[in-house]
Amino acid sequence: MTGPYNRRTLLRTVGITVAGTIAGCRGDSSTSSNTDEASDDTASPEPTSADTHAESNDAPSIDEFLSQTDNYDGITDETGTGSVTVDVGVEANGAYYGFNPAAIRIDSGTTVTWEWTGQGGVHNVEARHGADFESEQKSSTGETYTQTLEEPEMVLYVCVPHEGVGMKGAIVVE
Ligand SMILES: [Cu+2]
Repeated sequence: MTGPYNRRTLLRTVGITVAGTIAGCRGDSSTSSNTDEASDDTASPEPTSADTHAESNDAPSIDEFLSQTDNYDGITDETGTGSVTVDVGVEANGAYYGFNPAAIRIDSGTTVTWEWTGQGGVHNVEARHGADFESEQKSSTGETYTQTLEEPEMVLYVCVPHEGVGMKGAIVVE
């Protein structure tokens, strides 16, 4: 809880838009807004990463969504960069079943390029919450998939073949 200023800013940014854009992607209306407090990651290098919970009634928080993603270690701040590369198929989750960074924060309008490492077999990138995109399944080194995220929102995504072992990622679009 080192970033009360940023937390407030983020929740205002994310909470509102998540409620608007994610309604309906999970039919569970029983989610408590406080269930995300148990897994704060105080080891994160980013001052606000432990506090980035989308307190929506419909979507899980990032900490919840990535609770079984063993290479998730807080949210990497990539704001101000304009473009970001996320590696697909880094060593994690028992094999090469990770995105790196697993979670990023970006400005709206940022282009995110997922780049396949060639490790771990076939992977893809498919949004589960907050956006609607789906890459083809790819396996070769250097293949890419690109999305430009224009709307402030929280995007939660998975690799479909390895979702069950925790190959998941998150993007906070500010
Ligand atoms: Cu995968």
